[in-house]
Amino acid sequence: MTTPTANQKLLNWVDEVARLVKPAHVEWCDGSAAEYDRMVETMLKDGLATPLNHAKRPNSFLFRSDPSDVARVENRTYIASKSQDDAGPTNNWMDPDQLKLEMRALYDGCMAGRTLYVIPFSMGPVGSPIAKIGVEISDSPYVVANMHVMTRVGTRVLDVLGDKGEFVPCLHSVGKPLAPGESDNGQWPSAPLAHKYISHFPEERLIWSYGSGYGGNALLGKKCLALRIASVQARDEGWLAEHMLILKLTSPKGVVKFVCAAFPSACGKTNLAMLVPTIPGWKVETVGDDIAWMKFGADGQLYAINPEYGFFGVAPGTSKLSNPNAMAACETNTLFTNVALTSDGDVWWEGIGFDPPAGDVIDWKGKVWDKKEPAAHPNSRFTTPASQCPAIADEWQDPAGVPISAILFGGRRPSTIPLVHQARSWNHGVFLGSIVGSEVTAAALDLKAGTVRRDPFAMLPFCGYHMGDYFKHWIKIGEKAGAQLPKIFFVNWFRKTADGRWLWPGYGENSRVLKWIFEQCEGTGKFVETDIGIMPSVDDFDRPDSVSKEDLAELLKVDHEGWVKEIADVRAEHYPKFGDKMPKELWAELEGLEKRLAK
Ligand code: OXD
Ligand code: MN
Repeated sequence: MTTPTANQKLLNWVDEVARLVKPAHVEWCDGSAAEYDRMVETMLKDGLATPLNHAKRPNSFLFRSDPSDVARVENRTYIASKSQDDAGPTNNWMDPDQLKLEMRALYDGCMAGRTLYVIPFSMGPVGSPIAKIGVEISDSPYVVANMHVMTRVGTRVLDVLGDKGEFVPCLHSVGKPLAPGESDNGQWPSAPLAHKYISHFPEERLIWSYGSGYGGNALLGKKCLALRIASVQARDEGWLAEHMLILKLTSPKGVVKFVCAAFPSACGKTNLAMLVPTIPGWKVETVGDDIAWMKFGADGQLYAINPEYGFFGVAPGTSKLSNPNAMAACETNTLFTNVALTSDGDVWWEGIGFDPPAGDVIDWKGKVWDKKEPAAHPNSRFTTPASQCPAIADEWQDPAGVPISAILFGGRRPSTIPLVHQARSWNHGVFLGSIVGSEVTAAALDLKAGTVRRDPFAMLPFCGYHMGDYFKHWIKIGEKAGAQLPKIFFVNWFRKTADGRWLWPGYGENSRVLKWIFEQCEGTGKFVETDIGIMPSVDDFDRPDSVSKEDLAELLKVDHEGWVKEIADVRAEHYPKFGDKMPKELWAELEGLEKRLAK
């Protein structure tokens, strides 16, 4: 067989893997449209894809995964650094040799009857100095098609890689070999939970995934490479790989600022990245909705790129009201997974903003919907090209990245955390990032309802090394940059009254908070200094008509009692987890806040 590369390291690796997994065929992906179509054809033939009504949803397809394979599996995700101490208290760790032994036994012959696809991909514009090359080996045509949308794939990546270039090897198998004559026959292939592994070997910059075909478990460029492995590379090389959206904010006078924001999963990152402002003259455009890589430019500023090429968005709750840009983006050329199918061959999900048409709705499990359970899985997704988003910014593929003026942290917090406050300094901002938390329901996680799951920097499931060292890395970045650093803000769209009424309308009205942030970056904002940080005053803030002055006062109040409880929890429960790797600078920030609140 002729191969499209002379990169010996890559050829050796493909050869070595093929000998282990024993596929029926080996195919090098070229990244062409014909290849994408062929993957879809294969899945249509195997009964794994359903074509949608071409008149309503051109060139779009629906996939239903196995009910046991619907989300990232955090308890089967490993950071297998040589020393357990390097993985830290927030990651699952296994000895790399032991893990490889267990996984090799599973990989042995696992691609029998299947095609081994070699998918060269670039995270970031092909050839950009900030981009990184990965090569995913997968036995899933679903992964090949999704990688076409989410990353830049194919021969052009091999051309940049050249004979000697470095790449991150990413090995993936669905873990379901086929007996002679057997086919998937409509059954999503995956392995039982106990055989699923999403493994990272940070020192080797290596990823091994087995047993799942879904999202972040299988599309290895996203969470595995662009966050877990890249966070380690960023630590070693002095940059930042973050779980952040990137947006472009333009004022009525045409002044542009770029903003990054980190929120835990399912807190509205995609919605904020594509927001339609309610305040006249302001514009938000999208650079990225999930991941930002930030490096220092020659001028000492931090520049960010979105390493991805598409959006892997959560469908439920997405509507023309909550996110018209996402709705427009997925009108064509979109792969839907685990949403519902309507009688007229279109997709539907809870919170789409209208009822399904008359006739049977087929739920995500492929059964006629009985309306007792959601028709679409809560983690059902659309995979759609970023270029199709009407709000995509001109700069979204700029290989040099965009200069970042502000970094936002936030989570789902019904009480205590105000609508917006600004950090007093970089280290105070790092402190705010380190205490990010989000309210969870008992149904979502095995935690007491109403408790806060701390998710520092929204990186809890994505940091490839010890979180204490990660905090230290952020502090070091601050020392390196000095005056050019972005300003840091803490936002909370999710405040409620004691009887459960939302205090803030969110969505497009969040542009009012962005406007204040913009003015703070310009140095033209009106602000007050408080014990917890810098805040807008109730009188000066651009209040929407739908929010009363009393409610705004509540949203912008410093809740002393709530903060005392908050920092007591940080002191007693959160920070001690990181032991002696917890930077002294952050203990000092905690103490400073305690003292100011005690006065
Ligand atoms: C995602 C996540 O899918 O954060 O982006 O879980
Ligand atoms: Mn995410």
